[in-house]
Amino acid sequence: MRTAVLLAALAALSPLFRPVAASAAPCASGHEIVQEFPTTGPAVSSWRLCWDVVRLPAPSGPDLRSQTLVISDAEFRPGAAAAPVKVLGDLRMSEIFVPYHSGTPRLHDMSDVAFSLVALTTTECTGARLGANHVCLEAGDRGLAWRDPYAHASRRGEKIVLWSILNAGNYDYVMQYEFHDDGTIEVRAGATGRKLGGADDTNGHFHNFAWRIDLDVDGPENDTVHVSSARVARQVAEVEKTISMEQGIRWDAKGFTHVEVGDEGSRNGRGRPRGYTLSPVVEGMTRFPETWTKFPLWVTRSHGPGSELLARRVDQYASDREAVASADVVLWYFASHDHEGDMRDEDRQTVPVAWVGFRLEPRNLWDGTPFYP
Ligand SMILES: [Cu+2]
Repeated sequence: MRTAVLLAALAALSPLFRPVAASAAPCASGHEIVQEFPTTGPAVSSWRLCWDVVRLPAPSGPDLRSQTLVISDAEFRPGAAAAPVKVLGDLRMSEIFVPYHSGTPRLHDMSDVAFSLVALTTTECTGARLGANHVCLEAGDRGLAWRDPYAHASRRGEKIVLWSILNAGNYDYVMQYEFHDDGTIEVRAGATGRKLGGADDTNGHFHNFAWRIDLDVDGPENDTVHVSSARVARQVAEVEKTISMEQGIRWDAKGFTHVEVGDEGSRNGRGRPRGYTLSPVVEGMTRFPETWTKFPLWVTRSHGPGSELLARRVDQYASDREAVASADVVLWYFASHDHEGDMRDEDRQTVPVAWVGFRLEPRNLWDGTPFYP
């Protein structure tokens, strides 16, 4: 079976993964992964990225806090003859905020404490275990990619997945990054574990995950953020607003709000500006009294790869309202899962993984439908 062959090849780290030496620009930090798609036959698209495991800094002072799986310097080649396009400067989970329904405690599992990634077993990770078994790399099918009802043609997609588990006492948190053959990045966080006070604890809580997303579309310079939404009546108006300075961004379910990061100077073969769209995948969206949670999305200006790393400080980073048009920008995204006080018995021994996240989708990287014959 094709998937089995793929996974066996992954486990042997050959021939799907090329050594660092094969790269034109090796990783500034961390370890390189190169994956071409399709995984068998002549290559069309490819991802090149770097991964690393680092500790976040404390909110004040140099103390090192929880570990996070960082994806950096990711570039995507949208077609066999296309040039690679830089997509990500640095992507990382930057906070897990767990406020309890009763008002206390209010835990910051990534910046108040120093939790660590766990070593994954061969049962947990069926692909290649990297970084002393703390990072899992898997590849496989991702279901139907598209079907053309006129041409009666269709295609299934493929992906690679990098993931780790951060243990935070009674909870395990999954940090997962999927890189699809069409250029989409799917970012997910999962929560699994036990209630703090045991199975009969009636104090509910939220698991809130925040990511720092330094998108570098065709390089770090000249990126501009647009907020797109729909104004729905009998006729629907599409509204696009350019974000000129650092700020939080409202999200409106009725308006289908999504955020686009584009590079005006970068065009595809049809002359259209290339970019990436951040699309929330939402179960619910709420705000807490903490100022940094007032918006699910923020835009800030990048001050280099090692600075302004903490989501719980994003309101302070944005407070001087620096210009962000045609700049190196950072997006922040906040996603919530509510773990109710009166929980179901299916969650009794350990809560099956509850997922939240978002997608980063290519916009005009290809000149047409990816992998269309
Ligand atoms: Cu929970």
